[in-house]
Amino acid sequence: MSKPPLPIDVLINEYGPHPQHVPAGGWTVGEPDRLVATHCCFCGQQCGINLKVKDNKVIGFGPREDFPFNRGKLCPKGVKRYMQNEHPDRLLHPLRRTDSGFQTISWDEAYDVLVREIRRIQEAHGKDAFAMLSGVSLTNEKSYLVGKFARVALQTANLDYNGRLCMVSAGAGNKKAFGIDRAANSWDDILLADVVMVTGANVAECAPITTDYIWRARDRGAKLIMIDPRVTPLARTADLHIPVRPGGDTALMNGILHVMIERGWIDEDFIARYSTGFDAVREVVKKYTPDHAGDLSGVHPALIVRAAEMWGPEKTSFLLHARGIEHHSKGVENVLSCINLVLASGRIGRPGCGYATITGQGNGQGGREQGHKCDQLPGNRDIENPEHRKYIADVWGISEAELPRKGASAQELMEMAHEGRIKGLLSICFNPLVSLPDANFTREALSRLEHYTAIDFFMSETARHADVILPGSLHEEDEGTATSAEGRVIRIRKAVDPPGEAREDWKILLDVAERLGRGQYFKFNCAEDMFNEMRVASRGGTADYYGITYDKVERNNGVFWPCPEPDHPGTPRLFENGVFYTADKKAHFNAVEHRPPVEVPDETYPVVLTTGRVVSQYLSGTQTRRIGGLVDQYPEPLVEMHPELAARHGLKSGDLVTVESRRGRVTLTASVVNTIRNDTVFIPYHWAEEKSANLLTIRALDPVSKIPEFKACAVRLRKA
Ligand SMILES: Nc1nc2c(c(=O)[nH]1)N[C@H]1C(S)=C(S)[C@@H](COP(=O)(O)OP(=O)(O)OC[C@H]3O[C@@H](n4cnc5c(=O)[nH]c(N)nc54)[C@H](O)[C@@H]3O)O[C@H]1N2
Ligand SMILES: Nc1nc2c(c(=O)[nH]1)N[C@H]1C(S)=C(S)[C@@H](COP(=O)(O)OP(=O)(O)OC[C@H]3O[C@@H](n4cnc5c(=O)[nH]c(N)nc54)[C@H](O)[C@@H]3O)O[C@H]1N2
Ligand code: SF4
Ligand SMILES: [Mo]
Repeated sequence: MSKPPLPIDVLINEYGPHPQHVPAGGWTVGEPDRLVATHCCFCGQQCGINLKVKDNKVIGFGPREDFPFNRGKLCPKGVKRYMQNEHPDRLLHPLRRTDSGFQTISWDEAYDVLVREIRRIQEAHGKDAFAMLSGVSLTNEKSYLVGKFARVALQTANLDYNGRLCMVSAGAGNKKAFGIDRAANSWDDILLADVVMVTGANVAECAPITTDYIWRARDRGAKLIMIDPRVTPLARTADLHIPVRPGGDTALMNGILHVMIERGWIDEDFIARYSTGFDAVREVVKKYTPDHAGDLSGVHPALIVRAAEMWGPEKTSFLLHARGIEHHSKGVENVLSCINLVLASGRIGRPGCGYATITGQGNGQGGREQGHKCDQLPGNRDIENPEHRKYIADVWGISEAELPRKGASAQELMEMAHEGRIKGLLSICFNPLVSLPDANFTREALSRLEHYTAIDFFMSETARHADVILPGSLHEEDEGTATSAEGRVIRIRKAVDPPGEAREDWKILLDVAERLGRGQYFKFNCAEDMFNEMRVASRGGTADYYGITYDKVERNNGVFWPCPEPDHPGTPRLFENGVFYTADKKAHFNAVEHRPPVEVPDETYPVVLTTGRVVSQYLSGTQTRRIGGLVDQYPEPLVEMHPELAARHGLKSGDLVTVESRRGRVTLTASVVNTIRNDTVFIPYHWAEEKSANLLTIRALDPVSKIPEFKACAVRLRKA
């Protein structure tokens, strides 16, 4: 049942959504003085890139053939990233809100206002009334620093990060099943797989270099199964595409497993020796016959049987998923249903046998280990575990009692701001007004804060609500490390100084800590100092970086964690020899049932809305909406809809359509394509204000991971 490629009728930009091999010399405006070997600042693939520098300016880039992951290839964003450094919109001075707009002030004045407000709010309402939000475009060093800064300098429990919108469902599922939160394999194992299953991931547009790995596997004869409500660019070439209804994934995976068990395609030996919990799963999936699972997930039962036939009997396989299954009020359960499929086939921890979530943000992997999650301490330790607390308190030189306990998660913090329980906020590297669901609610919450300071290098939409804005540093203006989607720790190198009065992010936090009277805990002179303290803090945790040094990362072009000792080579493939990171060292099956999304279509709001990305824009768009070449490729959000749905509403491509949910409405241009289910519309979310998809989305959270349900809510359409 191999499907031929479909005609390409969604918008494809001038470069196409596929990885490009950059011309040998790269692209440059003028002659550079030097090359700085570093990585792309955008997605979790962390492609190697050479920045060309002249007179303290980044003037171009070149490919880095020496970096094994991308071997000289980049996507359109990597190609244009260098254009931010000299951008006229860069914030060059601290700013303060006045009645007539933002006014330039000195660093001292800015710090004085911030510190005065922190003190005032904390004295009046308690330490936890001042919250911090952070982000994982930040390096490992800065992520570690933010975690320590919030707990030791601000002394608040209420710190969380933007990975709460991104990686947490996968993280919670992986910890439950495997005891560790990392891709189980380096991408090299994709090359050896006989069948690759991709669900809820628009690989060609969002992890473009992964496309190259899948293509190379297919050159060897591997089969590709893609599960997505849309026929994404990579799905057009797949052997099997399953157009799941948003929210139907647990049922679908249970259905595939049902058929595998029925046909005897499970590895009973692996299950008996290396896992627990399979009996409960076997029991639960009994009722997920292809017909029943097909009903619940909105797909033809024959597709479920076909997927089982393609996945079940193979000797090697790789399953990849991303936010399409994770951005749900049952995101963790969706992840567990995928892991059940992998474990039942026994194909993990061996060459060509793998599983991974495709981490999204640049340092989405490292940033979720170093302790700026509300429930976490460095090394992926648990902030409520007495031993973990004691260990970190000792590393930081404070008493265990002084260490705050678990705080609220990102969306919950915004709800607390709305209720007036959070009065002050310091944010770095997060643009919640664009990226949180129900933007009207977020705007209201921000307007209720008594004080808000934002650290950013551009004036984000959220920063417009700030009382003070501190100009921070771009990726290429600071040293550090990041950890890629594969789990590889890599070196980010400084190419230029921050422009104007802008400062390196970490120096800003150190200055504030000093002024809060906590400077003695932050005696760092450089990024490497922070890394070395972080190594010790991570030691013995599941995310153990102790054996990794800057020198080792540089010598080896990256090191995979866990790496517990200096002479340890690092761990590209986890779970070899069937050893897992759970307390009993076994992999854990988890029986999961289908649950519908919190909001399902009805007579008033009959259409499903799902949201996501396009290749040329990145996240909330603060950076990529400012780069002309990228804007040209996809200038505004389009509402993708099927011809049948369009016809029912009298719409054709190019018409303006009003999309309305119970929370808000947007009017955007329709794009009529036959690459999407006829009951679902898709809107990319990179735009702000009246073009923001998040005016429509729902504030429904997964009860375990607290991720918002970005991928399913109910809307109605009307020709505008
Ligand atoms: N170009 C670009 N690349 C990026 C980013 C970016 O903003 N732009 N961001 C980075 C980040 S932080 C992230 S998290 C990743 C995200 O990478 P992806 O998760 O691949 O991207 P999304 O577009 O959010 O969603 C993926 C797909 O899920 C599908 N989907 C929607 N609902 C469902 C469902 O219920 N089930 C299934 N199976 N599929 C569903 C959508 O149709 C979409 O094609 O990309 C990273 N890379
Ligand atoms: N509807 C809908 N909403 C979504 C999603 C979806 O699929 N659909 N996806 C969600 C996902 S997966 C994610 S990851 C979030 C992302 O949401 P956000 O984290 O809010 O998005 P970013 O654009 O990364 O915002 C980061 C801000 O930090 C700044 N910044 C970047 N790097 C640095 C740095 O090194 N230092 C400093 N000081 N500032 C920096 C940028 O200029 C930007 O203003 O959005 C989520 N929201
Ligand atoms: S955005 Fe991602 S895939 Fe594109 S060049 Fe940067 S790291 Fe590579
Ligand atoms: Mo993300």
